[in-house]
Amino acid sequence: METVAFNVPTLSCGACSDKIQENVKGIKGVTNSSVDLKSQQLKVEYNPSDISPEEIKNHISKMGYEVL
Ligand SMILES: [Cu+2]
Repeated sequence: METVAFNVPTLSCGACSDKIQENVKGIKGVTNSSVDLKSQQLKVEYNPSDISPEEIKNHISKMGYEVL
């Protein structure tokens, strides 16, 4: 298992963070995800044999959030 952190600058409220967190948890290969609202960071734990950080990033982008 590996962990990657993304910066999501438009993440500003609990509703967004719940939405992203739950959605990302549903991606195949992702084992956990958590949001820190203060730093606007999304931490994702994933299995590198199933998914790459780039794919996770694309998924979040498709939800309509800018990811750095
Ligand atoms: Cu929001």
